[in-house]
Amino acid sequence: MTEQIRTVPTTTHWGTYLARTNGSRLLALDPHPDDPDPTRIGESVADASSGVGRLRTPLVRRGWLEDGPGPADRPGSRRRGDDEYVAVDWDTAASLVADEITRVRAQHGNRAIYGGSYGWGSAGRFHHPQSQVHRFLNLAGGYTRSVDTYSSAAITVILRRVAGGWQTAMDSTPTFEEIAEHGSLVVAFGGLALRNTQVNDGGLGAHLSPGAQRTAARAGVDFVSVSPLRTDAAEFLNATWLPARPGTDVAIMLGLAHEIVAAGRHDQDFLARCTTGWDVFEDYLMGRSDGVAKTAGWAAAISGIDADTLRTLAVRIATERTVISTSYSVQRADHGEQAPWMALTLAALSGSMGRPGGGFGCGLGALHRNGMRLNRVPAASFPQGVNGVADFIPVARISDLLTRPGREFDYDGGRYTYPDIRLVYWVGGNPFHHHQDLNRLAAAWQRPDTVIVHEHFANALARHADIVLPAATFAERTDFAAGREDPFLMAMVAASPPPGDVLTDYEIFARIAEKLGLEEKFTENRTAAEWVDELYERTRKRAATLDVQLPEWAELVERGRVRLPDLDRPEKPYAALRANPEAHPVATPSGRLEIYSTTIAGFGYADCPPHPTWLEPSEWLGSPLAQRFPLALVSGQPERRLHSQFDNGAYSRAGKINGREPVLINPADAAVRGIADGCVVRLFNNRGACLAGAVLSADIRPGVVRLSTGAWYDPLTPGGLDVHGNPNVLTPDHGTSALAQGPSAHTALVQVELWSGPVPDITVFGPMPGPPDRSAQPSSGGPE
Ligand SMILES: Nc1nc2c(c(=O)[nH]1)N[C@H]1C(S)=C(S)[C@@H](COP(=O)(O)OP(=O)(O)OC[C@H]3O[C@@H](n4cnc5c(=O)[nH]c(N)nc54)[C@H](O)[C@@H]3O)O[C@H]1N2
Ligand SMILES: Nc1nc2c(c(=O)[nH]1)N[C@H]1C(S)=C(S)[C@@H](COP(=O)(O)OP(=O)(O)OC[C@H]3O[C@@H](n4cnc5c(=O)[nH]c(N)nc54)[C@H](O)[C@@H]3O)O[C@H]1N2
Ligand SMILES: [Mo]
Repeated sequence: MTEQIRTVPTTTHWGTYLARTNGSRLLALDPHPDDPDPTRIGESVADASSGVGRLRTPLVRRGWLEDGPGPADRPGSRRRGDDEYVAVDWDTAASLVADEITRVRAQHGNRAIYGGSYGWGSAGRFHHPQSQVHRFLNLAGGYTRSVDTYSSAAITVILRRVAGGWQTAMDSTPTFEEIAEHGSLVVAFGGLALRNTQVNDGGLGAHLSPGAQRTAARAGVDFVSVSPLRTDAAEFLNATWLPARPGTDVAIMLGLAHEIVAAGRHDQDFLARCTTGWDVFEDYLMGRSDGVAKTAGWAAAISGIDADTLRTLAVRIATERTVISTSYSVQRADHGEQAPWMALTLAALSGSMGRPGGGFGCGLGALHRNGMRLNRVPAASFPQGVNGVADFIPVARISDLLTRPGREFDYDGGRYTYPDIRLVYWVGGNPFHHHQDLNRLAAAWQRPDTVIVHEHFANALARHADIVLPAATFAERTDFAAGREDPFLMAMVAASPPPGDVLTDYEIFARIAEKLGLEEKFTENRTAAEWVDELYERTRKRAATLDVQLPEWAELVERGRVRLPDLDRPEKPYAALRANPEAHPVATPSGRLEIYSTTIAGFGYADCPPHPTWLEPSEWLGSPLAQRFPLALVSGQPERRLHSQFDNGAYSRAGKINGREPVLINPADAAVRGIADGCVVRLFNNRGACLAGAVLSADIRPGVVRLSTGAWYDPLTPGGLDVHGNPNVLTPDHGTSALAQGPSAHTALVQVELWSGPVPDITVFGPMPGPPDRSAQPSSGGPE
């Protein structure tokens, strides 16, 4: 019998594909033939989806079944992360979830349910997991939510206060094509790593960003990458590499600004007309207010970049059409608000702000869309309804939330209280990937009464849950997708049915809603297919109002994706501001870019002063702690996957060293530790330890190691050595400041040593821990 192989279109956050299928199983994802720079990330999907780690049936944690809901750190309880799972049927699982929601609502109110459920999930307008879970929980009376993102919390909140908002800054950021045409110099703090442009939230139709970067390079634009890692700028950019100490970007920018101002080269006209508070900042910059002039020499001592290099660069910034860009990494750090604010200030004084091909680069190159023409595909989404609970947390304060009920916290000028969380519901994100200080999270995670998770795989999140509901992947459902600010609309056609008893998130919620008497409200009597039709028709109607004709569904499926015409865009907000600040103010109290913010001054936060300020990070290469932990850890985005997704697949696993996540280490740092290329090493500090596979490379600055995020957390014992290489066992869990309370992942010191013990197996790619399989046990041989 010959297998009938066919292809159907689908899309992911890392590109658009033709899915090859035999009807019962996904065989491969082939990049869409029109993608000029496809990524290989999709090569992990097919084998992982049908592998041993795939969840195929609902599971309940034995301790939770036996003891009932309650904290897992009660005396005598089995802890979450250290227990077995029992298979149940869907009816039982749905009843357990519905009964528990009912109990928690009745006893503690809806604010005791944490449903923030942060994470990227997978593409699709209808099946988008967060839309599903939020609609469901809203119908059930609401939930404590989260605000902002792990990606860009600090930059979002600071720009909202001082620069008219993140979107305004994004809209003002020059594209690579504009830079090619008008620009001369790009100074990128944290670089603009090509590997990060593989990805766009919601999907992307074609990888056009590498080509756009090449255009800028060919046009003769010079790139300067300030970063501990050479490969944070594509080779073809021929970038000048300034291998700065991590966490010192604000000092470098201040040094550059000082040189420009001392030479009288700053754009006094723009500063006077279009900004406020320059005088206060200038007193700080020149040392008049604190006695410390922020000279190039001062910056050199902090950053390790020599003063003459900074002086030469300062002249270029002041005299050429320049973009000052910060990646998101520099704000995912202690005092992360300061670097983007200072970059905005440096751009404001440079002479290039609001001019074509110059100014502030808001995360240029951090994702596919950054530096591309921003489009707004008017795609409809699955309506989420209204949340009946007002409580929220800044997204990265999850461990604080679980351990500090009733305690107050600061956020962006307000004071709020952490609710007492009894139920955690997570769908489409993985806190055991994304959160800092995983050992602290694992302890905090014992506190709630119940944790419910929908997952594809037996990953660390599933292994720390009480009720685990197996969910279909993007390739097992039909939908359509549009990437954020991406010009394409994509069809997603199920390549195969899901395996085993697996259901889509929608079907799971519909079953639970039925038990709660909410089914009709949740489904509105539509099947998933009918919802997709409905949302696609809404999208077509919206597009028609913009004079864009979208094809019928069948034609979209036939073509796989369509490119929408570029919509007319208003003038860039900062260009309009420069032209006429009275007519085109930005959304700040003054209508200007605020280099000094009276609002922030009013908050009185010691860790977020009212103008850009160099504040020593809580740990960095210049701090006393570096005596014990002499290496700075940077944990950027992985080349071979999206975050932790499909780390169990072929392409991601092919990148491992001895089964461990690779850690980049400078040959000089390796030599003094007796570490050779390919060795297994142990990274450790006061928060935790993990194994990793050493890759010796001169591309990393001495004194810095890089371990990508996303290796599935695999502790040998609860809270013990992570044998796989997840950097978040090492990173600190505190807010960037009281202002944004963003994650501080890039602020970490570690030590590294050769691992000479036996190298433990990776278990997290295997099945969930179950009760001992008696059929597989040899008989005891005793009397029957
Ligand atoms: N140390 C350190 N930590 C970091 C960062 C860093 O730079 N350093 N970066 C941070 C950043 S920027 C981000 S955005 C976060 C990312 O953090 P996350 O977005 O939480 O990471 P993902 O691995 O994408 O998690 C998605 C999870 O959802 C599951 N999933 C996917 N699709 C579906 C679906 O349709 N239904 C269901 N039920 N589940 C689904 C996947 O299996 C996976 O477990 O990490 C942050 N963490
Ligand atoms: N392949 C792939 N691409 C992705 C993602 C993915 O998971 N995989 N995730 C996407 C997401 S969700 C996001 S938010 C973006 C994130 O985009 P970013 O946050 O910009 O990306 P990172 O990789 O965390 O960091 C970029 C580089 O910053 C450097 N760096 C770290 N600390 C410092 C510092 O203190 N100073 C300076 N100057 N440099 C520093 C590191 O060398 C690192 O390689 O990436 C997106 N792109
Ligand atoms: Mo992100």
